[in-house]
Amino acid sequence: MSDQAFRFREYTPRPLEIIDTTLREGQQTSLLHDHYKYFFNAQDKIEITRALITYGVKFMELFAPIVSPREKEDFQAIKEARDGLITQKGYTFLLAHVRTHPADVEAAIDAGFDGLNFYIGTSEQSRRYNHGKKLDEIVRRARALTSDVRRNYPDLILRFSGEDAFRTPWEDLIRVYDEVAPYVDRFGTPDTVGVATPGVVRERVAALQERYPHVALEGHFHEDRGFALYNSLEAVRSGMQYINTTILGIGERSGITSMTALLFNLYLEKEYDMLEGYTLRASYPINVMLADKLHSLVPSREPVSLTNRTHTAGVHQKAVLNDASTYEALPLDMFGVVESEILLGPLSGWNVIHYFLKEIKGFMLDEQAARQIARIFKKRVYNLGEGVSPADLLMEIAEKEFRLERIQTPEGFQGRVLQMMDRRNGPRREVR
Ligand code: HCA
Ligand code: CU
Repeated sequence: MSDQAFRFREYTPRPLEIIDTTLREGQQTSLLHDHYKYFFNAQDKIEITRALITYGVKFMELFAPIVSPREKEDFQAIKEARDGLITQKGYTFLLAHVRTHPADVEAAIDAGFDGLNFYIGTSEQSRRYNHGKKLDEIVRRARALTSDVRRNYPDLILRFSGEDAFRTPWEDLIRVYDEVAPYVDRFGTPDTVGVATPGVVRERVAALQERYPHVALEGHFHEDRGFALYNSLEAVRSGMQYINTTILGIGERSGITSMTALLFNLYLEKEYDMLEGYTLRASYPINVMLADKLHSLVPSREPVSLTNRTHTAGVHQKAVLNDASTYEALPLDMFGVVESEILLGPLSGWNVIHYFLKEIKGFMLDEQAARQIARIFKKRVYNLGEGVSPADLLMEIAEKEFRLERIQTPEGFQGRVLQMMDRRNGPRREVR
């Protein structure tokens, strides 16, 4: 067992503890298969670990070493990365996701985990098709194993989850949880197949809190219905202290709650207590880091994304150039999205073309010329050759057909982007 595990007894959990599971649930994403990558390598895992710890995450769930020799080996690298940050960032607890099975438990304890996240299916579907055990047998095994581990390793952090908890009838769930409650620190309530709705989450959290006032609660919500974020928010507001998230919400099927989406929404709801200890400005960078590892962009449905500050329609582009608040209502800067962009295309109007050619490219042109160029551009942009961007087309029209001259910029400022020359204090805005 980790000689550091005692630290948990000395740690006062914050109002909201994220339990990141990017390296467990996250590695179950099909996106890794889409890119022929299949798993994160040791270097990826080290980078993800360091990023999460720097962000302020104190609990990370990892695969049990029994899952594969690779996972077993990589755990040591992850642990080293964690240990290297203790002086700077404090202690982060590494939790093994284990079946309610002695072999899983033994391997995890030997490897030096700080805690065990037990799970076993409790719904009828899990009982029948997953492990074939009856409720009595589940109760017997869960009680025997958790009480045994608790007795022998009093400092390990223990969590128990009835997998598919939201399809498990309440009576069945509490029959198991009642027996395990004396031995664990937390109960998980995974919405394994993404069927929960916010109202049901609120009721469940209240009922569990009433029945187990001394056991902390942990949520894990899948995105199948598109409710993962909303269910997590509802759970937190109902008093759930621990939530499982992943970076970008990656996970089995459509994934689970995205860490930055949850924290962003708690910020918008003015739940500032819940944000204690998280480096919110690192939200967008951490999303970009993971997207890069998946060989993709930050998904457009992720709230903390550049997509939410990207504008394509002429009407939007014009208004945003006047004042970004017209179409950018949320404080994404606080979460590290410090740029915004305007994409040139068939929907762009003369305003943005004027802006692009004058402020970004430094041509001398008046509004009249911009309107003429816009008319030509709008016709031709539908027939761009491969590898030619709308910006290339505009440059060609401006230079070759209109023979526009460049603005003379003072020595030392050539090649720089000029912004908002007619206005004071323009924002940094990318147009391409
Ligand atoms: C899994 C299922 C799980 C477990 C969650 C938990 C789920 O992939 O093993 O242990 O709390 O959604 O039920 O992710
Ligand atoms: Cu899950």
